[in-house]
Parts: sequence; structure tokens; C-alpha cells
Amino acid sequence: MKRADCIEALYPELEDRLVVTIMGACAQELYDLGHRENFFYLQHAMGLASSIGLGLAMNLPDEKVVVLDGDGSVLMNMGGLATLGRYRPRNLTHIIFDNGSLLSTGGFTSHTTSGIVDLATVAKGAGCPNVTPVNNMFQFMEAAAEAFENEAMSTIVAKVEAIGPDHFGMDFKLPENAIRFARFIKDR
Ligand SMILES: Cc1ncc(C[n+]2csc(CCOP(=O)(O)OP(=O)(O)O)c2C)c(N)n1
Repeated sequence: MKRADCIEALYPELEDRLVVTIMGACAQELYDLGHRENFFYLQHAMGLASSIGLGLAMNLPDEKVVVLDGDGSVLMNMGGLATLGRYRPRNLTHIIFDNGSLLSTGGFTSHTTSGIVDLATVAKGAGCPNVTPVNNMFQFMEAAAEAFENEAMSTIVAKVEAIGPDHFGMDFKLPENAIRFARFIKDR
């Protein structure tokens, strides 16, 4: 399963949600489908997309928030899972794309490679409810549909191939994206 295919399949469902992504390949794959003002690509701050998503979900209870995360990023902020598990806002869906790689910086293996660390088990242990590991598109779409319908926080850990885009580049940088994203929220 490829992350780009998962994001493409999810894209129509992201229209009315606040979406926060990690930097690099994941951000690029969403951006390439067509930027929307409800998308925030957290460049640079590795590990903190889920923390931004948590803050948004807790402070904007009428919004639905989706975080597109990566295994390297989650491993960098493992304590963040415990904070998610403790506060578990009902309007947050946390999707972790586990490609076993730090793909965006050259493809070094991460701790999840070869099944050494299991992020779904870690998330459950941290108290995150409704954790679903998935390995194929059918399971992914089923888990995503359930998560989006549920009035409860959900975490999906999707095993994907370590494949990313063959190019990088957006027509704005983080500050502009952040200002426009905040304005979009304010104007709702
Ligand atoms: C604190 C910090 N350390 C390192 C980096 C460099 N960096 C950017 S993306 C990335 C890999 C992210 O891995 P993962 O979350 O698994 O996503 P993937 O790139 O595999 O899609 C790294 C190491 C950074 N941006 N911030």
C-alpha cells in the first residue's frame, strides 16, 4: 500500500475538516492533490503535527481534525501519544503512515522497520482509544470511514511502502500557510 494512494482516497473526505500534516513527502502528496485553505503542513517541527492537532481539536470542539503523521515523527514525540491518550478529544482522527523510514531525509530506517517497534501497541499502551492497524487499502478506507463517523478519537496505523514523491515544492512557505489556515478557521 502506498501512502499517496491512501491520501488520494481520503482527499474528498478532507474538504470540511482541519488537516495537519507532517513535513516532507506526506505534505507534498496532499498538496499535489490540490491545496485547500483547511490544510496546514507543519514544516520543520518534526513530531509535533499530532500536538498541533490535539490543540486544535481541544480548542475547536465544533471542528473535525485530522492529523497525517509518520512513524519517524511519532517516534520523535512518543510522549505526545500519552497526551493524546489522556485528553482523547472526540473530534480528532490521528492517521500514522508507518513506512519504516525517515523517507523525507534520505530514507534511513526507523525503529518500526522489520516489526521491531509496533506503534499501534505503543498508542494503545499510551491510552489512545480506537487504535486500528491496517495493511491494505480496503482496511484503510474502512478504518477511516469508521473514524470519521465515530464521535470518539481514533488512531489508524497504516503500514505503507517507503515511497514518496519525485519532487518537492509549494508555492508558499510555512508562515503564509499558517496565517491563511488561522484566517480560514476564524472565518468559519
Ligand atoms: C527535530 C527535527 N529533526 C530532524 C528533522 C529532519 N527531518 C525532516 S523529515 C524527517 C523524517 C520524517 O520521518 P517520518 O515522520 O517517518 O515521515 P516520512 O519522511 O517517512 O514521510 C526528518 C528526520 C526535522 N525536521 N526536525
